[in-house]
Amino acid sequence: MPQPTREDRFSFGLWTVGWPAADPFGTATRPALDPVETVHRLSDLGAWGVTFHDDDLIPFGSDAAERDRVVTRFKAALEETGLVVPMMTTNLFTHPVFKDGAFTSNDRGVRRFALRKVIRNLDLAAELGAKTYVFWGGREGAEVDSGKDIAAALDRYREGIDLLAAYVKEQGYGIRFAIEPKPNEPRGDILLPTLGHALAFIAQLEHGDIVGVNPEVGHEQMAGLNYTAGIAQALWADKLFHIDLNGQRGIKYDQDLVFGHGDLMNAFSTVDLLENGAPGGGPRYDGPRHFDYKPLRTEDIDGVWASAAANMSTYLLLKERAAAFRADPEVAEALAVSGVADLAKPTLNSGETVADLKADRGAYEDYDAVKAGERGYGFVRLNQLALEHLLGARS
Ligand code: GLO
Ligand code: NI
Ligand code: NI
Ligand code: NI
Repeated sequence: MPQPTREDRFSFGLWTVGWPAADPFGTATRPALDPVETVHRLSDLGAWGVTFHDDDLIPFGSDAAERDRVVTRFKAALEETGLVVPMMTTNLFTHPVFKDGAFTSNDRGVRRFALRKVIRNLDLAAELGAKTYVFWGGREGAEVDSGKDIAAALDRYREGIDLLAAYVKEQGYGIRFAIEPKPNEPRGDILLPTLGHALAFIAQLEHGDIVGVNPEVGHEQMAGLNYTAGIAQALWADKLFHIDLNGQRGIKYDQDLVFGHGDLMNAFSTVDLLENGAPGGGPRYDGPRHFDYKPLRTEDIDGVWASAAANMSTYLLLKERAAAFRADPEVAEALAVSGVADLAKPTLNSGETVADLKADRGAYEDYDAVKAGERGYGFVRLNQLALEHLLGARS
């Protein structure tokens, strides 16, 4: 199996391997992990970075002395291992105070408290050198349609993100924000449910220049959407600031499976896009390969570390397969038959106007639509070639 190195830039949340596996129907099946131990174990496995919510490291309600002690100890572990903190985030969902949301709670005091909680952790993020700050609004939502004024909630969401972005700019932190969409869970409906909603929201911000998205595989798939196509649009908009890789099997609760343990064909195209770029060029993703998954509740602690390794190993296997796919002359020929590269050519000639198009009889009056309609695009053959590469049957 391919071994991960720091150059692969794999990162994990403390809350992923550290999940003690309590769920709505059962208690924890594993003990809590010490963040310092996690740093060492991830480093030994070949990871490059560790990410966390404020409360993952510093228990909610800690006093200043306890906070300092915890942070100092954590920093020492980072120094010892060389692990970096590429991304940080805020827990705005666990404590009962956030049960009706944080930036969009109907209770104004809660909204102010939430902003202060983020500001405090942004200061720490800057201190630890994090470049990305993620906003996952798990409680920003509702179950009761008449209980939430969605327009007002979006106003308050915008107010919050703009205020925090202005703060980061003022302080010169050099941090960019990444909004993580999710359709539901824990709220019945969550605001900014998909990547498309998030991009539309960002376009309304005053400080949208430093705000992008952090799409998660499972979240888009919970909405029945295609993750690869989604991140392709985010890249096209130059807004793919971060990614949460994991696995999901269809439209159901958020499974957070190991990357590739859900829709494997889509995981293949995701890695192909991330590593090799869109066939027609365009912006490339150069951020962390971040895993936001949960080791199955059935696993013991050895299973936890095996699952962390599985994420990285799966990614590297898919990377190998994607490289072979792109290098295969038969694939090149199939892509040509499908006309994939032809889509990069503008539909009008350079300098051509709408009047020219209207005057072009070949485009309409003399165009043989019947003949054009007979063309086969060969997409099935292309997909089968991808599948054969994915299965290692061609390398
Ligand atoms: C939950 C989200 C959550 C976020 C994390 C980072 O479904 O995926 O884990 O990624 O809070 O902000
Ligand atoms: Ni998630
Ligand atoms: Ni998830
Ligand atoms: Ni996530």
